Amino acid sequence: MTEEYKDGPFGISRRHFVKASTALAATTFFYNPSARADGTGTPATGDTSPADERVVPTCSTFDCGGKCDIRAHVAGGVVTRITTLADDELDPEMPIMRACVRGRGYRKFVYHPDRLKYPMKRVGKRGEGKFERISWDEATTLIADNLKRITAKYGPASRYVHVGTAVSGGTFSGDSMVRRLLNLTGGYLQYYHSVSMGNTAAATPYTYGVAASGSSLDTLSETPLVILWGHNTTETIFGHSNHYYQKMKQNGTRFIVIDPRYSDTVSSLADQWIPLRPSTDNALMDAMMYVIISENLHDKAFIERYTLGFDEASMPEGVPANESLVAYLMGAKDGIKKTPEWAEPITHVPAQTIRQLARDYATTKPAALIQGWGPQRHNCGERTARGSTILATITGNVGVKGGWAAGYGGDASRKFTTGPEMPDNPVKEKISVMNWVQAADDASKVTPQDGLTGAESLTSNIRILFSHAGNYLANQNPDINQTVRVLEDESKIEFIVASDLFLTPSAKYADLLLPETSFMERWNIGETWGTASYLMLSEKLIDAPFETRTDYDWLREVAAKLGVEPQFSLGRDEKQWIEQIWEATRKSMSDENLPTFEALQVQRHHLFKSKPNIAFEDNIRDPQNHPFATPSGKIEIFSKRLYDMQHPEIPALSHYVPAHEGPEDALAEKYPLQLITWKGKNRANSTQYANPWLQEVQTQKLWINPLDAEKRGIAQGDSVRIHNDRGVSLIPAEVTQRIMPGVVALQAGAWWQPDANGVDHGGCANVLSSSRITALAKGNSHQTMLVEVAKA
Ligand SMILES: Nc1nc2c(c(=O)[nH]1)N[C@H]1C(S)=C(S)[C@@H](COP(=O)(O)OP(=O)(O)OC[C@H]3O[C@@H](n4cnc5c(=O)[nH]c(N)nc54)[C@H](O)[C@@H]3O)O[C@H]1N2
Ligand SMILES: Nc1nc2c(c(=O)[nH]1)N[C@H]1C(S)=C(S)[C@@H](COP(=O)(O)OP(=O)(O)OC[C@H]3O[C@@H](n4cnc5c(=O)[nH]c(N)nc54)[C@H](O)[C@@H]3O)O[C@H]1N2
Ligand code: SF4
Ligand SMILES: [Mo]
Repeated sequence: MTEEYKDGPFGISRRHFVKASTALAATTFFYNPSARADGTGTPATGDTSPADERVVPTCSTFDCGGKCDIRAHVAGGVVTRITTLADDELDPEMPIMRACVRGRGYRKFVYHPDRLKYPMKRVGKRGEGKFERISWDEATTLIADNLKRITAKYGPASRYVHVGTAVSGGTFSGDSMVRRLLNLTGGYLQYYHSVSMGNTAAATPYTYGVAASGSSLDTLSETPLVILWGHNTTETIFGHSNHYYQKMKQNGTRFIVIDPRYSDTVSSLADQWIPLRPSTDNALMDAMMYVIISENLHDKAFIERYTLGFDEASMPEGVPANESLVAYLMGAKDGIKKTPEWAEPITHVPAQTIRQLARDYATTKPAALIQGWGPQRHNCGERTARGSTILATITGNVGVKGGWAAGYGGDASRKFTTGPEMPDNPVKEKISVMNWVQAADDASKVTPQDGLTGAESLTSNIRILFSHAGNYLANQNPDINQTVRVLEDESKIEFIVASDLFLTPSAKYADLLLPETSFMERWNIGETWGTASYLMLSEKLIDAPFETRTDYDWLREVAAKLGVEPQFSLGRDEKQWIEQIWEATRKSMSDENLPTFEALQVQRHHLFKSKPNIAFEDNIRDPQNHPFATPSGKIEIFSKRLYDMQHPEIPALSHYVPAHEGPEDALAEKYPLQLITWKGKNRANSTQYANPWLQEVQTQKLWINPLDAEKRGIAQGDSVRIHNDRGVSLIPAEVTQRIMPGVVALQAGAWWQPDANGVDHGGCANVLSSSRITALAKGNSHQTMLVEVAKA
């Protein structure tokens, strides 16, 4: 099979074409139920499956929000088709997810003619994208030699493994195995903070003592009102969300969606859409709280029993007067009551809408305010994330069935595998993910104030960098133009290794570019997001094409050249690692129902049919024995820990503070439009960008409101120039009322395509986004940027 594969695995070579079409033609009249791998697959209507076809339930291991059961139809060593599980296979109690449009297009990703085929080393200047083919032996020798040289010269803290989320949906990846290898040979400089939801994770413990934890969605079956706050689950999937929300909708739950964009979630679920100016969420929240409290709609008994800092009578020791929530809302210090009329010019939400929203939320019992991660990928993200916890608290929606405690955090009862054994990292200092460009440029500038932990200063710049399954050297990192200036300087980072399936805008900056297999060409276990609690086998379906290899495979060779192969691999091949991880998971969960690895290969997935899980239920039911993990043991509306930081952007109450580059910034005079991005249905971040089927699903365009377009003489489809001091992007305009006036939007993840003048023609928002670090979390603010748009 391998031989044939080398000839043309991409569905375009003549040999493959003949082979596949013959197989299909031969079996047009067959219906072969036994072809299903395990008896669970259902052939689609009008089935024309070839006789030797296996229909394998499997999943990708992308970081896409789902972990869907796709059915790969495999015949003659080729995946000929992808379907998904049928309606009658859904378990109504805990359904497995069904493939989205991206999943149904996976073949066009795997069999794409542009896939990287051979290891290559850079020949031009770094970033030029000129490479020449080399052998795997030369590639692994280059890595081993550079690792030895750089480690001897600069120490292990000069070694860095970059963001690479495309394999994070699986238990085993090159990304984790390179960390294992580096730990075995001295360690590496680690980063913390998740660019996905790190601002939420850092902020919500100040309310509850632990990071935001959602409940399981089955607890919402009788909730009459759900507010989706910057949460676009129709596109982003988030585990089982759509299944539950659609069921609730049918049962009469009312949905309100708060988003500057009329998202697919608005069109598929919402009874009411409330657009607001990005980064002003806290002003809306403050005004909602003002209405709730001034109209006496707050849950007094709940507040009294469980919380700290609501009014002056419930403040912690050592804080002067007028710092409580009520004092702030009533303007005790600044003389400004935080009324809906105060919030209207800030948010652009009409005062009457705010008033009604507040009343609806406070008087519907229970109600769930569920916040997505879009609003917290802002410069004010921590405040927004904490703001929603305070609204939930004053309305008594925490720890009760049908309520919701915190911005979306996933269900704490969700189960994970153990992952591969990871030796300790001897390098103790860590940087925030936002510090890496600085650490590559001039490490002496990375200070504890900016996010360095575990040391007062760094011992070295980043000198060798591994980027596995990430497009984060350029494309996905904020402020690309500033970033690539550092990357292009070959005296800074001395050696960059990238592993991908495509020559992405980031891969162009590699010194060594390695072609990995796709998820269809290796074994793994898929792990779900959100409240979808199951594990699923991701089977090796087809042979690796050309000279592609799994990262683990070539890392073994590097380990051998470093003299640590036995310790690194423990003698296991990839499948043996998966088996070992599965068995270790069975032991650690002590779950007798978890099948053996052998049984898993028949069963395919394991559902954790756990009881509905309500976040903080114990703390509310029995606070005596289950105090919150905060210093006071209570829900902290006012956080003394935040107060003591005495930082204007870290208010103890999480109230509205205008964001840098928000609509109130002086820069808005020069750049009057706020640009936001969203995660669209046709790719996971930038993964599958080149997939031709998915490019047909949605074209990259700038969403602009007719009012803003008209002012600028822009008509539908006109080419427009989006610009600010950081960069310029030139793409067509989509003039649409789906975006509110004053705001423009680009789908995230489009490939950066700079011309000779540095003007992007791909519609990549990160030529315009800012690398400003959030105050508390030291995290990202990809979403907060001001721009101007002109007809090109
Ligand atoms: N289809 C698809 N699904 C995905 C991904 C993908 O790329 N494509 N990526 C996956 C990943 S890695 C992640 S981290 C998650 C991310 O999931 P999210 O972070 O929740 O997704 P986003 O689309 O960034 O943001 C959600 C919504 O927030 C809105 N928004 C932006 N700014 C503001 C604001 O200031 N206030 C309010 N109220 N709303 C605002 C956006 O318009 C958007 O509709 O999704 C995952 N799922
Ligand atoms: N403007 C803006 N920027 C953002 C965001 C935003 O909302 N707006 N979101 C941020 C968020 S939440 C995230 S998570 C990051 C995501 O940023 P990244 O982690 O960089 O994720 P992707 O862009 O999907 O890039 C993954 C790469 O891995 C490759 N790949 C896929 N499968 C495999 C495999 O099996 N092996 C190997 N070796 N490679 C593979 C894909 O081809 C792709 O090039 O982006 C961040 N950047
Ligand atoms: S891309 Fe994600 S959501 Fe879509 S089918 Fe695959 S696993 Fe499911
Ligand atoms: Mo993410």
